[in-house]
Amino acid sequence: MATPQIKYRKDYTPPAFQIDKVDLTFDIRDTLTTVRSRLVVRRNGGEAADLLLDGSATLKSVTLDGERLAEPRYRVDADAETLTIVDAPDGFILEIETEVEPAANTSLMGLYASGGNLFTQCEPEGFRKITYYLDRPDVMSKFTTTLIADKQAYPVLLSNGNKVGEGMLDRKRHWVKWVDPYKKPSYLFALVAGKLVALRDRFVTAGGREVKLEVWTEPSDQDKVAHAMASLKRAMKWDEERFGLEYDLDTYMIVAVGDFNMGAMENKGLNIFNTKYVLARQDTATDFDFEAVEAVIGHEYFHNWTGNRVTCRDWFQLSLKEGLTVFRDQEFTADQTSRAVKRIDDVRSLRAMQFPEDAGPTAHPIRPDSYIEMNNFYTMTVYEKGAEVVRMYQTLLGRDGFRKGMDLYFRRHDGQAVTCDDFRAAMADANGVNLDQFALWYSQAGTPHLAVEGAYDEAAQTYTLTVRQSCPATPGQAEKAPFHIPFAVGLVGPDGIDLPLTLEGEAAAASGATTRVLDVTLAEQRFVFTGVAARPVPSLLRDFSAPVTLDFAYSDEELAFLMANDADPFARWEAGQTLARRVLVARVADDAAGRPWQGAGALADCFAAVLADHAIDPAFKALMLTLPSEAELFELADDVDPARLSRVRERLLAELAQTLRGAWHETFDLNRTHDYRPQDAGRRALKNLALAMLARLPDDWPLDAVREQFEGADNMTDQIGALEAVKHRDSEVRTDCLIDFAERWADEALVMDKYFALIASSRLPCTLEHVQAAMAHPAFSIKNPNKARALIGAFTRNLDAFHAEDGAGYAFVADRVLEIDAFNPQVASRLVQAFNRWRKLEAGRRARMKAELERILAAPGLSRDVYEIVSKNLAEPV
Ligand code: B3K
Ligand code: ZN
Repeated sequence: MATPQIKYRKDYTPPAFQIDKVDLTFDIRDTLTTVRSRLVVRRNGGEAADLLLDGSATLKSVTLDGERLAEPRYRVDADAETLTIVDAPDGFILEIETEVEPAANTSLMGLYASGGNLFTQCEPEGFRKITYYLDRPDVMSKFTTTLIADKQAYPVLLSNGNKVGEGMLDRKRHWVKWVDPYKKPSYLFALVAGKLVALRDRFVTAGGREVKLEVWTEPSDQDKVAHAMASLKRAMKWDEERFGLEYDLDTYMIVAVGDFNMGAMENKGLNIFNTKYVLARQDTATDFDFEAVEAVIGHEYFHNWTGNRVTCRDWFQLSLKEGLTVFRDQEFTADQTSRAVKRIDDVRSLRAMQFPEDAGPTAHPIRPDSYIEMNNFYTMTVYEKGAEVVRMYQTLLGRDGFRKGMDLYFRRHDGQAVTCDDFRAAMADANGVNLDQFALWYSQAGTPHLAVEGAYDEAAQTYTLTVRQSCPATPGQAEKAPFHIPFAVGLVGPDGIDLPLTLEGEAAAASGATTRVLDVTLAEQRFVFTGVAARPVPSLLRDFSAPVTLDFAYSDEELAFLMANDADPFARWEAGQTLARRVLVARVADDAAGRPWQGAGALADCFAAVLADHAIDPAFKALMLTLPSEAELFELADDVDPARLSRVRERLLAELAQTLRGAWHETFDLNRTHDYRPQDAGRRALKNLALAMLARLPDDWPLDAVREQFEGADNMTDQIGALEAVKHRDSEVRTDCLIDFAERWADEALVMDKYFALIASSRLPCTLEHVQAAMAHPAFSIKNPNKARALIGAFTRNLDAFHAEDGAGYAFVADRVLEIDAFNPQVASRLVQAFNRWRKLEAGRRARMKAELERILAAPGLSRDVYEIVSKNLAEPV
């Protein structure tokens, strides 16, 4: 393969032409769809004589101002995927006809078929697979779309905007015309055609406009969309209340599709969703699924302002819309559920998935400087760290200051394609503050580290925090300048109550505040608190005020104290996590050195105290009693032996189960509920955690409890809770329940995804064989991204099976990467990132993983997507 071309942010130039109006006609036939596009084009001040359009569809004809062009007046370059109109005039009408074959499109980008229906996915560069266009986000245009198809095969024809007409073309074929009054980039274009049904509702905006709401699915799924509709209405209301943002079209449509590369897509007025984030019914979806549906529905809806009305100038700015919209959906969920629990959930996933990315070979700033394949940059860094960066503005400016910044951003940029710097400028200008140093969060990759020391001076009654910041080297960035870090702290007095905080030089307890956000801006900085009457315990990084790692030499007693007393829920939870990390890291080192098992130590007492405290909210309690994830622990050492990590973590859990068995039992009993109510999600989480702990006891009765729960459950959370509890136990209960589950849910694709993930995540020794067998299951299809992710994706997170010492797990995944890459590079590229941390492994596994990466890189016909990831993996580290 010719080495793929790298695109650089610094090379941005404005488009030489603009397209003021687009008229599209899709003539949908059995296998071929003909696309006629009529563009009103105007020179945009540029010098270039030629108009260079992006595209890869089969070109049928090109007409300029009514004159059919022949070569050499136009030129197609198939390798570069471009169409050049040679010597284009300053203003003209360009008509282009292309042909596409949706059923043969396995990449699920552009126009494709799923279950006999047609869908599009255009972000970031899928529109060019449909027609030739200036397929870049800073070309915004008004779209009109006419869809023509056989009425029986495709009774429903949807596109962006408002429906303005429909009728019959002949006896069989009908047409529908849509006009989107808002200018938009091509990546927000969408169409849907097929046999679908809608749940309909309405929403009246704060300004009194009535909006029709429609959630479209296959007919068999209509009984699972009530939650999606209710979530949409809550999201619309929330955005009005929190940000003063109203919806702007007559109709808002959501369409669910079973074959989809990611979660969902915010196409203007016509969101297309993975079924996973629309369908939810108590018996088929877990509490976690219900929350995820609401969050993604919110996310796509919020994009209407942050993404669609104001969009990105170029794809390097992706975090402008994604970081901001994730922040908005996080706040939405926090307001609908428990703010503390939501914050902790988000930090857990950041640590499990974004911190490793930031420390690995694909590390990049939230605004990357270069890419080979843009699809590789829809990352945890751009999305989740991007959301943390947006959250830091709010932490620094306060909620009102942040809102002022948002208002100014929309006032300045509505209808424009802008940059991350424009957003930062709006925040700074609206608040009259300088955010120059804050810009480093956009340009420097890596997770900053804070080393903090505390000193109490009894005579002077002061407490001094010394903060040193650093940031590890990342690819292409050896040295980092100090970040502007909002560092939220409190001081907890000996009675467990927060002290009012006064910084040196301030009037005593001027604000009475017990949490202060310190501006950490230097490599090393001291903060002196005055009037501190007794030695406090510092509560640091409250509410996880910045995406950093932190070190403070707490004693075990101080951590236990914070776990019991900290008024900040995040810091309270974090104290327990710090203690657990400490124990786990020590036990892993003991195991490696052949030292005997030292036990859970102080952690067991802390768990006992939490279990006994009936005042703690159940969802929060479940988090307090959950150890740091395996993925998070993986990052804490070098030369990692995954099997040892898994074994030690499991041994600790078994000990905590055994030592506290009475308390787990009581917790299990107290949190059982008879009839399903959504609001009992926290109790179910805690009860299922207790059940999983009890199932670790070497007794039979917990297995009976598992069977009883599985058989009697009236909801999916409890069914899965039961299966999760025994998935690592070689027992009849496990086998019986799994067989029963697969039979019962054979026709529910999303539930079968859970079945495949359960099989692939088992620690039992035969997991690889089970996964191989599952690939032949009638409900499995490697072509379906949800299935591939459920089975093979879950397998890559399995510390035992994927990391089997002989390398069989690595070889299996490498084979699947190559197999999938041949038809869907995006899914393959996600999967291959399971190899990203190969340098962290102990020598034997490191060598075996490296060999698989080299084998993939040498394979003929590799996609740009996989090439980019694998070549970065094999490049020498900085
Ligand atoms: N904007 C889309 C993501 C498109 C991904 C393309 N590979 C979904 C979202 O973030 O809302
Ligand atoms: Zn998004």
